[in-house]
Amino acid sequence: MSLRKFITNKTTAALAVLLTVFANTSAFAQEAAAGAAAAPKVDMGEVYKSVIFYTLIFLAVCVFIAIIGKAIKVYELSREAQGKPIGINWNGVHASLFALFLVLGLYGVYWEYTVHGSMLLPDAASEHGKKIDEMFNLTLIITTIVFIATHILLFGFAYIYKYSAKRKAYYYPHNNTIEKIWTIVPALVLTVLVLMGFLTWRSIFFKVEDPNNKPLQIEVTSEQFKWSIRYPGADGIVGKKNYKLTTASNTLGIDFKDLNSRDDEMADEMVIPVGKPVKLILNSKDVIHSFYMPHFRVQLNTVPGMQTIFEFTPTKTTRQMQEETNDPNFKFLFYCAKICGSGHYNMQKDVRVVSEAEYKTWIAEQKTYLNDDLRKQFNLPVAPAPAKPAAEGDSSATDSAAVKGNQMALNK
Ligand SMILES: [Cu+2]
Repeated sequence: MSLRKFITNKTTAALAVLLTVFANTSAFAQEAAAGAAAAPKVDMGEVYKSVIFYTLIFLAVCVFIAIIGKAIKVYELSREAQGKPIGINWNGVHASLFALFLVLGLYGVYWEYTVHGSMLLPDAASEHGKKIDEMFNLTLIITTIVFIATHILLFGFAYIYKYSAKRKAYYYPHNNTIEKIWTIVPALVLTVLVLMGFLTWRSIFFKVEDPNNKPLQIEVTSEQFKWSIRYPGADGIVGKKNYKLTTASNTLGIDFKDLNSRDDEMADEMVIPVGKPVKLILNSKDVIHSFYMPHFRVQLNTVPGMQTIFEFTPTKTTRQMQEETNDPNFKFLFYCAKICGSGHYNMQKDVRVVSEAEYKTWIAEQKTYLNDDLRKQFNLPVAPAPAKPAAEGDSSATDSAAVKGNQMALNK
């Protein structure tokens, strides 16, 4: 066989496709195996068995179709040899397949919308989330109408105007009116959608702060592969950080020289009061992660070396959501939505939305992060100064701490 024949040969082509598919899957498998090397061994036997099973089924179907095709070819050739007209009306077959594809496809769309549609997230649990849902729904309605209309036209025309010996194609090269309609209508629709998106974005990211309803600051730091949550303490301000101060006991590199840091608290879960604005201060210690709170329609990258900020107001408590979804185990969560490494799947934490009173009780129980070890590191007095009048203080540092302690006492 000459090289040219070898390259154009169908069997060679089929083998090449199979080889490429196999090479790709095994490359992915190797990568996954490398990533999972540290993780406990997972028995992949069943998975490989099922891959081989479906490959065999696929090959069997291909062989079956090829046999049918060859049989039809033989039938047609024998009719041709006998001088009879071709037995199968291929134009009719193809047109009917188009019509069938349209019907099955539309049923598939209906199935997707009802079966998978009911698995979508529940209604947004935040103020801005409602606007995002409205935009999502409007976009979905418009694109669905266009999708169904264009597909009925596409496959319907292929069926209705299939080849017929009795009919001659009508030459129709251009129509300005149609051109205008299908340019202006999509332009208008897209303008409305883009403007809505722009205004919604602005309303979410450019908020005017209400001095009577200041947002609760919470700092969230991502790293491979966990989240750290820092609350601001009584002063309501999350203190400064500096990566150069990172040590085994001060893993976030909190700068305790900054007075705002001294009363900061670390939490294992995010607890937020319902109806109050929350200002998330996001950053990362290593790679880019993505802070994702699907029920609140919040998602923003956490980037090493910079802060990103997202402000939102939760509108439903966890308990309310448990009632609404009829699931007593329902939990709000936040995740990492950026594939950041082998432990990415495990990056999630609970979010509990509670009443204002429950929040106050919870926050009062949280301990400050600054402990004796850290005090030594930062040359701060080890025994915390008890709340006493500022006049009796000795050094400036303890002075401010005492003032702060008094403020805390007053706040309570
Ligand atoms: Cu991540």
